[in-house]
Amino acid sequence: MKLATKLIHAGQEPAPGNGAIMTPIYQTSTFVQEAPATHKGYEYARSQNPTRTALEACLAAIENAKYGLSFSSGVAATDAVIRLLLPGDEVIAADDMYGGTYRLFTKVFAPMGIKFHFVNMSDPESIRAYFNDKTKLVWTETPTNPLMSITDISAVSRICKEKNVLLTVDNTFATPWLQNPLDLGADVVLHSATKYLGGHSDVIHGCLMMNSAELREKLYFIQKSCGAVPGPMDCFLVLRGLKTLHVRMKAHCENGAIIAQFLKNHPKVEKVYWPGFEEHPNYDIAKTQMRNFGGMMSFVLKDGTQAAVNRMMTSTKLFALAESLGGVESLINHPASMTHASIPKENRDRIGIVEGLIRLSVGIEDIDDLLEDLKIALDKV
Ligand code: P1T
Repeated sequence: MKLATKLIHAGQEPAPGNGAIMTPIYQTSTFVQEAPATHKGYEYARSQNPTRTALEACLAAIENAKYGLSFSSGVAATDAVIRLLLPGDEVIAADDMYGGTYRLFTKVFAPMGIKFHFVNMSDPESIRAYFNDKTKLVWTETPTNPLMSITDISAVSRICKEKNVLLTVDNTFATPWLQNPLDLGADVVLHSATKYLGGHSDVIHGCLMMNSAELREKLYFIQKSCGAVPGPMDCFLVLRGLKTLHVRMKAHCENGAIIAQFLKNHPKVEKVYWPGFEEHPNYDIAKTQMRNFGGMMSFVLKDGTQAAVNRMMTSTKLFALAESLGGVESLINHPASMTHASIPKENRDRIGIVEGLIRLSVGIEDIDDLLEDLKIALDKV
């Protein structure tokens, strides 16, 4: 089955009894048992819920995975992976990543004794220096949030296999429409389904997909023991959003390419971060690893002062000033003060998350309207 078909059908049968084509929202906390510990697969809704089962099967299918696990947020899914580790273990993580992931690593898990090395993942060989006998996990996003760096998943996964270390890839920006990290050797794929998978900015949700039964058992144990599970309504919303992922992503990519080019040619713009440009340092990898380049991009204004940034960001009418991304509507975000504020300023400046950096999540509105909106706002800078 191809992706478009899986998105619409995987894990979803007409409801037993009445044939409802949409998976019902099983709004129940518990399930009646025939005798103590004798049940039909469902006992208590923190452990399993049929709406979640359908979603987890669909999520697994779209990443070509054997198993999917669904969480109450992307951060909850991240938290579950790190809970596989013990004090003293070490993680090699991308130095450019969602600020909330960085905060979880440095403010919650580092004080518990897990050590994180933040490194530039653009050059796989350069990460070798950080491995030692305590290294248990490599963590990357590709493309990264917000600087759109590309990790060569196959190359990093070869190093991880050689060292017997797990590789997790946060595939939120790319989605399974653009790349499938498990097929390239990753052990676990993570999504903040709040973004493109849900696609309509109406739900917070996260998920993990994997092929190893042993890993699935460990992560399922963490999921039910720690309890960061989504409610059935949230699962329904993600299931519904998934049905149009392929159609939406095509439109995001088309609009994204036009806007990236527009920004690149604009006299008030210093630099545009987007993996579809030939001059992107890892363009060759992006071109082979991804099927297209997506609708996320960041750019730096020539006038990088706070005043100029504020003028630009408060002048757009269609690009709504908000955190998050991947919905049908276009969003504009200031990483340094919003999504990445929890990364220390010196680290932000070192990697390029400067004051003048602005991130766009290009939606699927009419491209002429989006271009006009940005033109007017850039004129105000
Ligand atoms: O927000 P939540 O569903 O918990 O997902 C966290 C997360 C994980 N990974 C990536 C790559 C992300 O971008 C996010 C959330 N990001 C934003 C809210 C944002 O505006 O960047």
